[in-house]
Amino acid sequence: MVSEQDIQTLADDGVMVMRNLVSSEWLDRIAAAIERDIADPAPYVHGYPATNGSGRFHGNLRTWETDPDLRDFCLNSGLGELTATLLGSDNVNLLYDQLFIKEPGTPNPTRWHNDQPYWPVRGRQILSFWISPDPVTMDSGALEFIRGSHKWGKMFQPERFGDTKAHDDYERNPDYVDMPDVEAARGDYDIVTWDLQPGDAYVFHAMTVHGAGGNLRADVRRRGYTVRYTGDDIRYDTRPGTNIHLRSEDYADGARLTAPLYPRVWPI
Ligand SMILES: O=C(O)CCC(=O)C(=O)O
Repeated sequence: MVSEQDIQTLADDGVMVMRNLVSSEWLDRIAAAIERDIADPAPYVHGYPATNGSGRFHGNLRTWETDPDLRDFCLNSGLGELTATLLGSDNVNLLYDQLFIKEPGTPNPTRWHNDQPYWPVRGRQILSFWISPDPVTMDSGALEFIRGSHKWGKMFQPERFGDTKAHDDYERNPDYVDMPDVEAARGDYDIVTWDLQPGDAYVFHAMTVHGAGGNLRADVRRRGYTVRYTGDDIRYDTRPGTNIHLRSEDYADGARLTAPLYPRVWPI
């Protein structure tokens, strides 16, 4: 399923698309789990009201811990073995999963950011797989990525999602820098995107800068589901600035990631 060219592309660009990665059976189970979470959200829900007063942006994280189908997907769908191949890692652990649901007519963008500053881990071997049971196009909120930005070595200060620029949820980390106004200077960046069919995936590095527009379509949902996996060189990191909902007092600074929070998914 994975070619040497794929591995090289991901290493060079920090992002690639994989077609037909997830079966319709898995997608059906994920879609049903998303409906359950919208109706009765798991604890880490982070929804945002739509900036135009209609639509809805529903987010949640660590949903695998409470939903049996998402748990099964995260642990047993084969993405762990795939991650091992893509990263050249002997072991792969689950970091966590996350929902980004933009209902039709939800203009909220996902602001430009890279992920690792939000996460209480250090090291280079982390990948996210972003999939959707819906067809995804630019006007429904396809993700955009800055090719090669995983090599910038810049940890961008986390901010809340939604339309606010407030830093109030996140401590400032003096080693982090502010995200430049990418939207105002798009031509200065090598921005790439792909339309997706259900089951296709964006695969990207934790340091790759990415964002998305709103779902401007009236007729299509945009149910994004991301699963994130780590490789051998990842350690727990207690630095400031990370998302408090992703921290755990059970892991000391420098600890390896282990179950229960970070179960090993490869080798099985
Ligand atoms: O789906 C989105 O709008 C954002 C996704 C994202 O930032 C991620 O998966 O890291």
